[in-house]
Amino acid sequence: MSVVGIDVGFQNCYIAVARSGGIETIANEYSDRCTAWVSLASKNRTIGNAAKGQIITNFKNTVHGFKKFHGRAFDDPYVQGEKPKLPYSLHKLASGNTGIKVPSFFTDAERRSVMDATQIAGLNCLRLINDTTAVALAYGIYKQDLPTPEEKPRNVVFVDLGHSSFQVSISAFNKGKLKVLATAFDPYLGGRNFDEALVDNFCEEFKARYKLNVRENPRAILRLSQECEKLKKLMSANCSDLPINIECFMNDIDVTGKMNRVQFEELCAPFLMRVEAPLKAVMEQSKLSRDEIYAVEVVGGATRIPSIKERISKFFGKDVSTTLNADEAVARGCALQCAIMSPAFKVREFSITDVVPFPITLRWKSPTEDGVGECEVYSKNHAAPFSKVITFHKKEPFDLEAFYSLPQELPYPDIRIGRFSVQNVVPQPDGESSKVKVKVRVNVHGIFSVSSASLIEKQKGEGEDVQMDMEPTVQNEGRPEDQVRDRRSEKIHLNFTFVKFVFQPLHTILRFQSDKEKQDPAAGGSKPKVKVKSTDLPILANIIRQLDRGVLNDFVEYESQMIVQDKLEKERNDAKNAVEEYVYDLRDKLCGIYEKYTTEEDSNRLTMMLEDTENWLYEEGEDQDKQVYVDKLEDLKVNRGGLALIVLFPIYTQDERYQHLNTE
Ligand code: ATP
Ligand code: MG
Ligand code: K
Repeated sequence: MSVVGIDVGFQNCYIAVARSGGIETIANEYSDRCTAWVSLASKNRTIGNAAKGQIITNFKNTVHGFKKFHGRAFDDPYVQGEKPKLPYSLHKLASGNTGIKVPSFFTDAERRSVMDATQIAGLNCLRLINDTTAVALAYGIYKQDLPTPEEKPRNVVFVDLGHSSFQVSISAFNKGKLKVLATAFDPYLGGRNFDEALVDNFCEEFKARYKLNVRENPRAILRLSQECEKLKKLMSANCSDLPINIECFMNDIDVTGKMNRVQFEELCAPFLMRVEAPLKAVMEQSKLSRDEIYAVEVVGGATRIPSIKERISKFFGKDVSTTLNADEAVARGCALQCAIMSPAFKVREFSITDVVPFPITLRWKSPTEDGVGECEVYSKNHAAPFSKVITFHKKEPFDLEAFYSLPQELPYPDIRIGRFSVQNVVPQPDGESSKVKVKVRVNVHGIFSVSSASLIEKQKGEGEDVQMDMEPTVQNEGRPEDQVRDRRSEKIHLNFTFVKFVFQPLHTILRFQSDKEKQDPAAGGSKPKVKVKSTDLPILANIIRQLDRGVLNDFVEYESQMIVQDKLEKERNDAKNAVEEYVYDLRDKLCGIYEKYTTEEDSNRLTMMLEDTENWLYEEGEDQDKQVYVDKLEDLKVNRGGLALIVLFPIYTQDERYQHLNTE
């Protein structure tokens, strides 16, 4: 049993695995650790760096940078804006999701989409975790000197500037726990903006100097992008003029150019300016002053750009720290989280309270003048995971529309989350409205749902109430109970009556709610115990852009077929290589160790046979089924077998014979 943490980066994916001694990031076959590319050929896929190597030769079918398509509508302006930049094509799925033409297995609403993807990949996703929260965990778990729970927490800012996006968060640490206080982001700022600025610059320059229309040639753009990224990285370490040289760039023309850091910063000024806004936003949300910040930790490849670091450090008035591995911190944090959650590992306990990054509102039809009732169920930076119970008075089934309350903060224009229909609601036997308790939840993965509803037999009490109770972090995911943190719960009474759904908080009281009470929400608390009968109601969920479960199953099936296909293709290639190797090997031996023992006639026959086989491999044997190669190899062995046995037996010792036979 093993647990792994995966950082799904736009450019780089890191995978860390928890082993007995600690966390290790996995190296791929290039002993390099990143992997976020998939290349599809007619028969099989190449994944990771090997795929990146194919970008130039197989550009239409090499898919990368797909992270931001998870969960987006095909018509989403971001998707449409990216489309011209992509060398591969995008296709609209029946559901309106974004599908990438070839690996259809990577499609679908960001978190749900990633969850679907993990399911398709056969992984059991223990927890989807925000990047900077994972980083915070990787930071906190090894710190021995954190303040005790009674002391003032230590506040640390985490800044992650990756290839495509920019996240900032502030976490408060005490021994054994962290609480995220605030998060802010610029979903469209990342290292690639700097690459693109360089690409634009050189496109112009090459047009002027070489009369080349680079934009028309996707392959040239790809090569230029790669060179520009290299140049950008070099500029992080050098202030002087640095060259860019590409041979046979287009129309057999070699191109050259140069740039230095000052010019680069001028060119990228519009992007550099955007660094400050999210920093300001988290500070405002957290209500902390700058001197309450203990440290500013930076991760993500693009924080290596010197002027980015300078801006961050200037804003906070302190040097930035780079105590974490800039590339691997996210994956390591994820693996740690998994290890904590997995019963197979003994890891120091560390509890995480994450936040709801976008406030969520529920809306329903009501018999008022404006016809709707509304309630913001999760405010911005509300603790998560978290469940709440909302009580309605209804006589018939009703719909709850969930949506994001602050459209301007969303990375895409569609604010809808989904519609949840509470079914089977009936009036009380006396014709009065029934009390319906609806449980809403942001789960451990940060995914919202209306998770259950129940009809409560009529009882005393006027008005509506909303109960909120923080739930055990991963109660349903098999995490032991003793890890549950402050089991505080709030209860807010709202006085919207069933005639007029006006939302008006009256007062907030804090109370402790036990698990037993949770099962029977009407019992306990300060109220007198009333016997109630509760009937579960079915909920029909219509989630925006959720991949139809049937389609998901098809993808699961399709992925397993592709794995089989990849495996078959590998076996086929191995079988072919075995024939080829055999030819070379026997040819060598005929002129070497077998020479003395082979008659000229045999030697000629075998040489001919090898030549025929070699020709066959280049022609009709080029692309055959595995079995054909296996048979071919068998044939070769049978033909040469007679020779080997007759000639070799007399001179070989028993051991040598065995050895020889066994290597056949
Ligand atoms: P994201 O988190 O946005 O989804 P990611 O996790 O794949 O993306 P990272 O691996 O953190 O991104 O960072 C990759 C980016 O960092 C690339 O744009 C890369 O060019 C840039 N980068 C890496 N090293 C340097 C460097 N020395 N100087 C400047 N930029 C660098
Ligand atoms: Mg990243
Ligand atoms: K554990």
